[in-house]
Amino acid sequence: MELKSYLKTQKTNIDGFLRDYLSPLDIPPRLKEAMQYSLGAGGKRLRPVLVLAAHDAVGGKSRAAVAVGAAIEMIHTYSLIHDDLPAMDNDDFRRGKPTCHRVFGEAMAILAGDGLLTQAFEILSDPSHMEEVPAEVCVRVVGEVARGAGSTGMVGGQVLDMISEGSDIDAAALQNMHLRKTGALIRASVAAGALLGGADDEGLEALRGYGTKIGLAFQVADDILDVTRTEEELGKSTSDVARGKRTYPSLYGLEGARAMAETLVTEALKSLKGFDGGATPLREIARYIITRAH
Ligand code: GRG
Repeated sequence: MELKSYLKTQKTNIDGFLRDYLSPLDIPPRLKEAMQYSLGAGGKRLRPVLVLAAHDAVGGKSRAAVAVGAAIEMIHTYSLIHDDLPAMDNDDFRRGKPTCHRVFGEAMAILAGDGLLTQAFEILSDPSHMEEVPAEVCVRVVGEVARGAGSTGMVGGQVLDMISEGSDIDAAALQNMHLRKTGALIRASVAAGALLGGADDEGLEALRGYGTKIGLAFQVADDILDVTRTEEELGKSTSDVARGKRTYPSLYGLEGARAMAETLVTEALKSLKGFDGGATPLREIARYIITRAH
């Protein structure tokens, strides 16, 4: 399997859904423009691709997988918009473009984020998108995504990040923060795809384990990119180190952080040992996560 073409195909499917979904909705034009601006600004679409790849890994046949992936991408995009706000990281560039609040103003950026978050749950509860998905599975997917995005997951992680700024947190605190801030939505993406695809309890647990490991590996890789790439290459304007944040390279050194990312990927791959060739995309994505250039 060629990962590049797999990623490209799945990204095209997701981008198509995202483009078509908002257009016909009766949303005040300026708000719709702000939501579409950030959604359409690019991005790797990693989380929706993980939904689709996990769904493939369990032999799923659900037509709702793209919609669920798109809903999670909307939640991810909301988190980036809010993370960039003056009250948080106060960033000027994201995905290679001026941030939402720089273009639309702070109040509209807050509301665009709120709109994307809420709209995501509308998709997950809309029978026309969740067609043929048993109600019990829909409810479990909603729960999985809400836990990944909410106060015990991503939002909680963002708060831990905020309050730890400028302090030398230890390895356990750093891991706890990233398991939530970055890892929780990534794990929820894998679990949501698995649930939709009809995973049994054992398969779901194994895939959750995979999601946890790659979620952390993704953050370690992000910290490494932060110190080895330029802002132009990354398309965003901040450096966590400059902001006084504890990072994996600052804690373990660059080589130590690279070794840690490798170990996490090895562990993620071990979680997939009970899966057949259907899990090939997940295996390749694990490796891609720590070798990507942005
Ligand atoms: C504001 C509730 C709230 C949460 C914000 C995700 C997040 C929490 C903040 C982003 C800060 C950051 C740069 C975290 C590092 C890992 C990360 C999530 C990077 C961005 O995700 P990518 O690389 O972005 O998948 P693209 O643009 O490709 O979608």
